[in-house]
Amino acid sequence: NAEFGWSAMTDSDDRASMSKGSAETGLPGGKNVLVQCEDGIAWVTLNRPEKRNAISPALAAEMLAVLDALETDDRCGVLVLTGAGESFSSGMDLKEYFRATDSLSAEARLQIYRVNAQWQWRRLMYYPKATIAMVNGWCFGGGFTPMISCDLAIAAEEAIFGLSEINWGIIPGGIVTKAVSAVMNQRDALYYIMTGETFDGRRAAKMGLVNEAVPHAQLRERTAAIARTLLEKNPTALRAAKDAYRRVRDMSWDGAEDYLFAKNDQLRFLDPEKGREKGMTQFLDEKSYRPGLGAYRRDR
Ligand code: ACO
Ligand code: V55
Repeated sequence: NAEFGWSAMTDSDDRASMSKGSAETGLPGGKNVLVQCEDGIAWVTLNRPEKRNAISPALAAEMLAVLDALETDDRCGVLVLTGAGESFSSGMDLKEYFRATDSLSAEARLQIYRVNAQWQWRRLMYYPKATIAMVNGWCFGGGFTPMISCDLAIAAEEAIFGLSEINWGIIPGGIVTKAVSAVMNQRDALYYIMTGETFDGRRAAKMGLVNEAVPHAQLRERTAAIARTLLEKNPTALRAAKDAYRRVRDMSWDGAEDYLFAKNDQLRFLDPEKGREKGMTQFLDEKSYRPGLGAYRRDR
């Protein structure tokens, strides 16, 4: 099992072999995943560029440990997920995730698949910090799930996407088909699921698979600018807002109404900075900002 890396989190030998970078930050990762925190932004980089950031069991385990750690780390206000080199992710690693696990027992294989599902969507989709997928290059198959699990996605115009499963005889499994159905319309989804054709970042933006596409040279700066906007917001409110959106999608109108009232009440109870009161005071009494045009000053 250690060979597949999913026990890496508890294996001290693996810890010892992690790069200097992780020792400096005190965060997990450092081998298959790089983490750099800067001004409230945690840049999380899938780091197997020589394999186009294919998702191996070891990478999945490392990503799960990184997500766990950043969840409670104040250096991470917004999490940006991206890839090293010319690729965002080439999807599941055909050699290490599929071929090498074919010989395992069904139970052992399930454990590995489960770790992957944990980081790709169960954890990421309801992540307590805002998340942005920065799609810098290739994005195939299993790479779609974490991209779609992120709240926002910004792509390089030059990035190439593909639901390539059909090209090697499987269907977009894991949760890829379901994830795609949440953000693409039926015609587009079935077209790309069935043809396996690639499309670029511009087309991804037109279809609404990503929020926008910018030239690769501007990708990092544009992503950082969006992250900075999010960092100005009340983090407790931001968390409630994204959580509520994901959850009400599958609810009845009646259930959703009650849930949203309750969520707002919960927010007033949980919010340590009492943002709602600050927001009203700064607008109605101090007249120091306009909520229609930007966030209240959090430092006052
Ligand atoms: N799984 C395993 N290995 C991979 C994967 C992958 N998904 N993607 C790339 N690699 C490996 C290659 O085998 C190669 O390894 P090697 O150097 O040891 O021979 C190395 O990464 C570089 O790959 P190339 O194909 O040489 O790189 P190139 O830049 O020419 O092409 C591309 C990049 C288009 C991404 C190509 O590698 C590719 O088609 N990859 C597979 C994409 C895919 O279909 N992914 C699976 C989706 S289905 C799913 O995720 C369930
Ligand atoms: C995929 C398939 C999986 C999985 C994760 O198609 C992603 C992509 C069949 O299992 O576990």
